[in-house]
Order: sequence, then structure tokens, then C-alpha cells
Amino acid sequence: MEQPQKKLYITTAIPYVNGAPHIGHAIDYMLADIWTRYQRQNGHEVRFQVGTDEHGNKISAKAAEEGLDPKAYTDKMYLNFENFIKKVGAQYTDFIRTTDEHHVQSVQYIWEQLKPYIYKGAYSGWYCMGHEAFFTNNEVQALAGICPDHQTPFEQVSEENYFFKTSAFTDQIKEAINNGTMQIVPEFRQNEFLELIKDGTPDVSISRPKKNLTWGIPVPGDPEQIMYVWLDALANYITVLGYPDRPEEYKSFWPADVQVIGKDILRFHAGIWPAMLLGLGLELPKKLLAHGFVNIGGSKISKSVGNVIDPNEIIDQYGLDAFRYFFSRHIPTQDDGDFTWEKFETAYNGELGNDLGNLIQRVASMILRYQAGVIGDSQQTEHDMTNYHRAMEALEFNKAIDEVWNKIRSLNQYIDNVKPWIVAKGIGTDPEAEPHLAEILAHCAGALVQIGDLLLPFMPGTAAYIHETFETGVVKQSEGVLFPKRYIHTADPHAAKQ
Ligand code: ME8
Repeated sequence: MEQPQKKLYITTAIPYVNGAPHIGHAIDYMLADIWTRYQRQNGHEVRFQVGTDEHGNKISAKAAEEGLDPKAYTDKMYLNFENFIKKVGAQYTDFIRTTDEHHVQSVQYIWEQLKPYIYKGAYSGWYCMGHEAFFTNNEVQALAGICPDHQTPFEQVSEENYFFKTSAFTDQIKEAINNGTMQIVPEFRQNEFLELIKDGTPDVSISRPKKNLTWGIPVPGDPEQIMYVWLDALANYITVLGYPDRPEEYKSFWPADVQVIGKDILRFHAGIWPAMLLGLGLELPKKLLAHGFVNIGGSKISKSVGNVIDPNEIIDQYGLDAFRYFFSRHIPTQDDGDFTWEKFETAYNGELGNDLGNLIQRVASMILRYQAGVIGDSQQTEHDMTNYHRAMEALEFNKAIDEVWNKIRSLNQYIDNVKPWIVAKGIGTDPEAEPHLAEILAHCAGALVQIGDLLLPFMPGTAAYIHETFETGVVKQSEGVLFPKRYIHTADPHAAKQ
């Protein structure tokens, strides 16, 4: 039975606009895009937000380095993300910048609504500009005063700030997590977060004096204070839907079905964000998907280590579908993963070139050779894809694509076992040979079309190629080879021995 069409909403973290788009960002977009394409394939309408986080000292400092005012700087920089998001093939519907006028006004409205939970207080503690976050004495002591992620000393801060009484909502947040209203995926991160808040949460500082933070949204009614970037940035998930001035629109998409974030920003999304929503009387997101980090050859990606890999380079050398394949299958959706050029190229040549590319090529060329391209009828034996769908629903995309590869492997094995080229030899002498061969090849073409359907959320170009080749009943031979072999980082087994 057809499911009724649902209006769904998925969001991604909005990166700080000052850096270059990197593999971590690509993971956010790709996971959200896989989910989006899967839901659309099932007939649902999906709203898919992306955007850029453009306020804060980090941004204005970079702008000053380039001799630009912050707005001129962000106007230039956000385009890098827009281009990159398109390059990873994300079919988003909305791009939000936190400097958009509508966003700025909506965040000021949000502040007004949250006023019953906002109070002024003195803050004394430590700040890391790289994180745009405050750290406690204990945390700073444990780290010997240096932020390990940014290799910069924590700044001592002593100032008057506004605070948001997140503590008023801790019990409601715990309950929402425990009863599944707001699910944190994976479960081990949900447990970690529950452990972190088990003794309550401290209220958070949500503004800084203008002298210490110039580039941001002014606090309504107190021009000497500028809003903390996280309050501003988190609000994007609803302001992009037209909150508060387009109620019909935001009410039809909020609460979000899935919010994709990296593990490092879970505490903001599971702590401050739900408190903001509860303070506004809005529902909590249904799921927070906290993905892990991509490491490079076992080490954390770091500019100072110099192991940054440009995702553009991977896409340009191997193609977008190969990029999406590796990062959706070999980086587990819910945990950390590792990239090396060797691993990538081995997967590319073996799993894409041999397992899939050759399979498509083999089936197409046999149908062309033996049947002038005409695909006969087959009794389609639908493979049981319950595990695939279950994994997609559980946001374990790597497991879903594993299932597709099981199907690809078994089809390769089937061909090796039935040996259609031997059956073909009987044509002319054995009257059974021709219908038997037609049946085998039709089965293969049908299985490939099904593989194309299953690959569509992951590898849209490949899915289209498979469908174009086999779907009309006559094989259409496309130009070029799918996944031509590349030996840039691994040895070519066919190269002449030196
Ligand atoms: O945190 N592997 O922006 P951001 C995987 N502006 N994911 C990674 C990663 C890695 N090595 N490094 C970063 C911010 N990420 C805020 C977000 S949302 C309201 C505001 C992920 O540019 C990171 O976890 O530092 C986050 O999901 C995204 O990249 C943007 O990080």
C-alpha cells in the first residue's frame, strides 16, 4: 500500500564561513542528502536546509586580516560553501545565512520571547574563539590552558553577560530523551549526553559586551550587548522556515525529522537548542543524528599537522559518485572513520570498478551480443531488501549500502555460476538454449535495475546510468566507462615489472 505523502524536514549544521569547506562538512551534507533522496524516492516532500554561520569574533578577525568589513567578507566567503554543497550533489531546498535580514529580525524576536528565562549576571571564566564557546575552570585545567582543537590558549574572560536559564528545562529535556520524543542517534552518544546532564546543567551565557564581541546581532533593548553566536546560529533551523512571521509554513515542517550534526556540537544541539525551543513553546526535533569524525590515516584532521585533504581533489580525480560511495560506506554513519588515499583508491578500483562497473558492462554487452540489445521478460525474483530499508530508517546508511553490495556480489556470483557465454554456445543446436539465455540475462538486467533503485540515494549518477542502460527494454550503450581504473596512490597490478 502506498504511504501517504508526508512533509519532512532535515537540517545540517551551518559551518563558520571563514574556513574552507572540508571533508567534515561534506559528511553533514551527504548524510542529509542520502536521507532526502531516499524519502523523496518514497514519495515524500522534503525540506532540506543548509547555510552558513557568519557572526562572531572569529569571522570579524579574519575579515580584518583581509582588510574587509565583516559583511563584505562573508558576502565573498559564503559562496565557497554554496558551490561546495552543490558539488557534493546535495539537493537542498533552502540556504540560510545568519546575516540575512529576516534571520536577524527573527532572532531578536526569539530573544524577546525568551525574556522570562533571561537574566543579567557576571561571567568569569575561559573562552576559546575557535570553538566560540566558554569552558569551565576544570576543563581548562585538564587541558593545561591550551585548546587541543585549535592549539590556542583559552582567554580569561570577566564580563557582564545575559544568561539563559537552560536549567529550567533540564528535566523536560531529559524526559523527552528518555521517552523518545527527541532521540539522539547513536544511542551511545545519547547515553553520554544523559550522563553529562544527570546532575543538571548550568545556565549559559548568551551575550557578550559589545567591546568584546562586535560582530553579531544586537540584544534588543540593550545596544551594549551582542548575542552569543550559538543562540543566533541555532535559531537558523526555524527562522529558515519562516519563524515567526510565516506560521503556516513553519508549522508544516517543524519539528524537524532529523538534524544532522557532528559529535563535537551535540552538546549545543541537545542542551541549549531544546531549551530555546521549549522556551518558545515549540516542539523538539524528532532525531539528532550525531555523526563521528573523519580522521586521516588515524590522525585528527588538523591544519597544523598539515594532513588536510581537499574533498574537491577527490571529487575531481575520481568523480562525485565515488566520493559519495566511499564516505557513505567506509565511514560509518554513526561513528568515526578513517580516510587514506590508498583505502579510497582500493575501494574505487575493486568495489566500484570490478564489482559494480564490470557487472554493468558485462550484462549490457552480453545482451547486445547475443540478443541485439533486446532484454527479454523475466520472472523478477525481488530480493528481500528488508535489511536495507531497516538500516535506512535507523540512519545507518553504511549498513544499507553494504546490503546493496551483497546483492551486487551475489549477482556476480550468479553470472559466474550459470556462465551465460556457455549457454550461448548451445544456440542453434539446443532449442532450450535461447530461451534459457534470455531468461538469465533478463534476470540480470532486472536485478541491476533494482540495484539502481537502491543506489539512488547514495550514487545518483550511477543509478541514472543503470536505469538508462536497462530500463527501456533495449540496452542503451552509454559512452565512456563507469569507474575507469586509477592507479595514482596504489600500484597498478598490470604495470610492467621494473
Ligand atoms: O561547529 N569530521 O561549524 P564548523 C566530521 N558553526 N565532521 C566534522 C569534522 C571532521 N573531521 N570537522 C568538523 C560549527 N565537522 C558551527 C555549527 S550549527 C547551528 C553551528 C563537522 O564549521 C562539525 O561537527 O566548525 C559540524 O557538524 C560541521 O562540520 C560544521 O563545523
